[in-house]
Amino acid sequence: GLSSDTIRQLSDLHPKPDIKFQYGTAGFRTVATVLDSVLFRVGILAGLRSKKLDGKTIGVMVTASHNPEEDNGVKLVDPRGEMLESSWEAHATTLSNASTTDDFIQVLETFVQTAKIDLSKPSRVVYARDTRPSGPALIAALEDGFKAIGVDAHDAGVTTTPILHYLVRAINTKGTPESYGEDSEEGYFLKLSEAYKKLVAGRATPEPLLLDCANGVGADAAKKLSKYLGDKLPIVLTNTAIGTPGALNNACGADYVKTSQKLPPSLSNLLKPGQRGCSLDGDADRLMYFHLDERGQFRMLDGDKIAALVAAFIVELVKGAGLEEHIKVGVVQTAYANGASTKYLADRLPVKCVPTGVKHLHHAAEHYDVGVYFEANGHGTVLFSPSTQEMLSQHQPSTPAQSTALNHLINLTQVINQTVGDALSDMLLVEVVLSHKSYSGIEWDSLYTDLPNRLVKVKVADRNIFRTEDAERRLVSPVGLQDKIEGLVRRYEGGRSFVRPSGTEDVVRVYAEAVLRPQADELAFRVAGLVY
Ligand code: 16G
Ligand code: ZN
Repeated sequence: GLSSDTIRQLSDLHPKPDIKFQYGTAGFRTVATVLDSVLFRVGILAGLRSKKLDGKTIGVMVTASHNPEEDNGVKLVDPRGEMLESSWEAHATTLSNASTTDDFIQVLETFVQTAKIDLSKPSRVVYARDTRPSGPALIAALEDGFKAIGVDAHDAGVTTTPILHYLVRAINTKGTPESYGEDSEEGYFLKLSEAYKKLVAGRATPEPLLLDCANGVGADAAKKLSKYLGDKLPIVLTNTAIGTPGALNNACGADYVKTSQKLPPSLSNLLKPGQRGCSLDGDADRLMYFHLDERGQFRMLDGDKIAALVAAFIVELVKGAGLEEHIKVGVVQTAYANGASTKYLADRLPVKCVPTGVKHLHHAAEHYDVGVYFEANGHGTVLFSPSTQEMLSQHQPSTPAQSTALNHLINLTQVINQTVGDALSDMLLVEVVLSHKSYSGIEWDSLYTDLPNRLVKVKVADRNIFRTEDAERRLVSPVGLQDKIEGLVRRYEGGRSFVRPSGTEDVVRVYAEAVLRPQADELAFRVAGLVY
């Protein structure tokens, strides 16, 4: 059984504050100062998850992504590099809320029994953190959790969330036919950069790309990646002040760009008309592109624009390889996808809408032969099903042109981090497509014109009374509210609006779009008025 003495002693060092925790869409996430006990307990939970899966390596990432520097968080990564299985989210929540050491040990023992965890199995975990100042102390608490149940733990240091996901998959597939690459950071950079170089071989060197690193961990990773890429992709790094207190995600980064729909002020003297740039978020799993148009106006190229660019390109390659009868490409979006992007995509290929949160998108994308998923906020990737990857490696092309297209597809499976959305991998993917299509930001942007939209958040007494259906596009509760929203929406040309409770903040979010900017704003504020 559990050696409750060791657990007891260590648990006493990590008392739970009087706070209710919840493992939400992004794991546990809140102000860093209250997270000590959560990290300790997550260390134990990760070990148990590994034991349950016969000693496979589990990942633990300590980050609060795009949130303010004072926040932190933690999430678990399952053996194939995907998000923790949903049924265990509830176990995580229960364990984190046991109020005393005694309660905790009791909850733990019950859990081990009901989940039928064989404690004699080995347990392995790989863990990492972002650059937040609260990181080292939280990692120490996590390590106490590992110690408490004897986890064989490997510290991957300070790195991006997607690299941690890559490591988990690489470790678990090492030496097998499904090997995902060498199980090290270098292995990751090598895999991506080699595939990128093959994809752009013989093409003109692009204009320098301005890269806003949000003063976070992406700065280190981008610096390293840039070395591997050499002159194949000139990158100008900015907002790389990892050590400057308060700088992380402050008026910069992917979330700033998406929510304010503005160029970070720190980039205003750096980005030249016609030049393209992009922003990472604080753990480098979200990517927003932008450029200045002919008139010097800021134009945002968000996750929807990336999906449109990439999906159309993959469809073209599949046709080019003569595989269109065998490989079906599909797209997954959420209700936040701009209506114009959905129309553009749906005219060309199957599009599915799912509730917010990476696990929903990822899961739905797995149902296609090639599943492209992106959230408007810039999180996304492309999944190639195992049988599709098999087909690509077996297929005999009948012409040189088919052979070229086939090779491009194979190299795409390598440049893309298929475990999770990865800003650096997605950046390379976008650069490949721009190069192949000879697109500047202007041509990419003109694939379709975004409908003006507005997102507002509303503080309400209890956000749990807001319940949705139809992939969050309709409210079922409070009763009657949906009819009122629809009554308003009908009065606006091209109007669309929906209301959903946030999974990460204690607010309700209202989204609205319409053909004209003032109308989108007005619709959003009037719907917000109904909610309030
Ligand atoms: C989390 C999700 C992201 C989603 C966002 C929505 C993951 C890894 N991240 O950041 O996909 O867009 O939450 O936040 O699942 P909200 O529920 O507060 O609107
Ligand atoms: Zn992130």
